[in-house]
Amino acid sequence: MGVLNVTPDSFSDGGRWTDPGAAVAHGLQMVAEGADVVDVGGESTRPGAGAVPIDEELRRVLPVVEALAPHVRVSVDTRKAAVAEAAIDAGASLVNDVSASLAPVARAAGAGWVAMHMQGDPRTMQEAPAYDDVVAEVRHFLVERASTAGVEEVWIDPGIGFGKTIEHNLALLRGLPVLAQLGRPLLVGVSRKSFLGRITGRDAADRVAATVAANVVAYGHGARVFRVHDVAAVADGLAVAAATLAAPWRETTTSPTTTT
Ligand code: HH2
Repeated sequence: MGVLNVTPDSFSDGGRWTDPGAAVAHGLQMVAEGADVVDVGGESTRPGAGAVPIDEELRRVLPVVEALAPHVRVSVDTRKAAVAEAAIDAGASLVNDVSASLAPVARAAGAGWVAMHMQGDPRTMQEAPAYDDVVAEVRHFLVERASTAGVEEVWIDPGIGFGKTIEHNLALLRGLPVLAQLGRPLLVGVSRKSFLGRITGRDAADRVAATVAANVVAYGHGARVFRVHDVAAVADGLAVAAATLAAPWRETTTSPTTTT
């Protein structure tokens, strides 16, 4: 799943894709690099982010959804029912819902739904995240939301970085097998996130290698959807992980002419 933030203020790519033409070109580039889904978002959910008015979010998202939908599956990353509905009308078929509250919209439209766990809301979620057992609590939340949604296609997501300390994020990555056992497509969003900066000491733009490593670990622990900014690099990492861990390997790309 390639990330396409059409926002001025997203934490790692804010302002890069605010021009719809550039956004669509970038979306198609991610498809060429291996993305099966492009996730279009018009409101940042970085810690401390403020709300965007509906009209503004619609203005940012709709032309890009409409242009990409004939070429690739499009998800809309939003917390607003009206934006999800309009994006579905424009061609999106998946609601990526960090608030885990938009199941009725997905159900009514026959769309898929990504239910993500978050403690609190983006404005305050990183102030003092606290859990007795983060894996068990996230699992309980996702089971409850998925089973009451009435939506056929539900993906689940532990919400890395959403009301979580670095220790919580790492515990969740370690505990992914517990979530994979729920039998739903398991999505992780670790791309360039600050816990990777805490581990490596690198700024957001320089966290590509750390992002590949975290996604490979997530794959090994049962995740099957990877929400990332750097599609080509992560696709290579996942191809090697899958060839190694999900034998038998089958050739799907042309081999380079040199061998080592
Ligand atoms: N993370 C972000 C946004 N949407 N959706 C899901 N399902 N899972 C995630 O982990 C997730 C998400 C935050 O990352 P990004 O979109 O790069 O930044 P911003 O919220 O600042 O636009």
